[in-house]
Amino acid sequence: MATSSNKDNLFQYKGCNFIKNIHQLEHLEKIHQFEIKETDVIAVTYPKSGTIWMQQILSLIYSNGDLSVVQNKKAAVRVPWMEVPINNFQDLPSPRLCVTHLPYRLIPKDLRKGNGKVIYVTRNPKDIAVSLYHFQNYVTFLESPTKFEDFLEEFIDGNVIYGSWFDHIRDWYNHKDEFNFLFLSYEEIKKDLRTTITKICGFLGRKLGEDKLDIVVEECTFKAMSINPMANYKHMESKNQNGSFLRKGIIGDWKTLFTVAQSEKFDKIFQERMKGFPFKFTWDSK
Ligand code: PPS
Repeated sequence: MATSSNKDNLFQYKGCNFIKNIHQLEHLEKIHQFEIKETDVIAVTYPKSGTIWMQQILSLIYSNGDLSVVQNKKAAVRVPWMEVPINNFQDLPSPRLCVTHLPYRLIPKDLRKGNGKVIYVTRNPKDIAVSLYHFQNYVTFLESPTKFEDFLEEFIDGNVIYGSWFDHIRDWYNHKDEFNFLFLSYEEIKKDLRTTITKICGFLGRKLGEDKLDIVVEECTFKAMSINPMANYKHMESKNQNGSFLRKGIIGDWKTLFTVAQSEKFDKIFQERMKGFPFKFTWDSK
């Protein structure tokens, strides 16, 4: 069920919450049959985990550091969302790059045959909750939540865009052996952008010389992306001027909104729901 604050803005398809003004049922129904090519690259994220960052990183790796690509074309055109019908990724020339927030069960079945490459980027879910809360207060296509306390309950219950964070990461990770799969975290990209970009290049079989790598790293910093109109999504309609898609770009911002009690409650649920998950999340920048 969609959250009460969001019920007018969302619709459900196969148990997942989509956005009325952005997604279309007919398009979602077709995704299962999408053809996936050997050269396709799909960055998978739960919302607010580093999607637009991956759009920038992939664009620059594949353009071999050619800045004109990220200066002349909007990110969503270069590296579109698979589930969004405008800028259909199927129409792109190969190698096709795309991002998706789709849960595992809704992806093209071709992808499970091992076609294409999947990069899953996760982020600590407390920072995701805070980022999503601010995002809902910023964009016009989602309802502003009332209090953070109520929003956090909805987030934990999966009554937000794309459903439960817990289900998203567990389902993708449990099926990772079906894909050419690279698992990354927002926090590792943040802590060492250069090393992570090199790791992504290795996974994709792309080589960047040191000079090109310098350019890619520079252009993918929070600062550079924030002032790049083709990467910062400032063109999107917003409720106010205070927010941004590129809001803070830090690790540990959850501390500004979570109370001690909310944090302890979240930790308890996290431990139950993520029991046995073989990955250590990073909760602060130290
Ligand atoms: S969306 O709307 O779901 O596609 O959002 P998504 O891109 O997944 O996540 C947005 C958050 O990622 C941060 N971001 C970055 N952080 C550091 N460096 C760079 N270059 C960068 N690019 C995007 C962005 O600021 C959002 O996080 P918050 O915490 O809200 O700042």
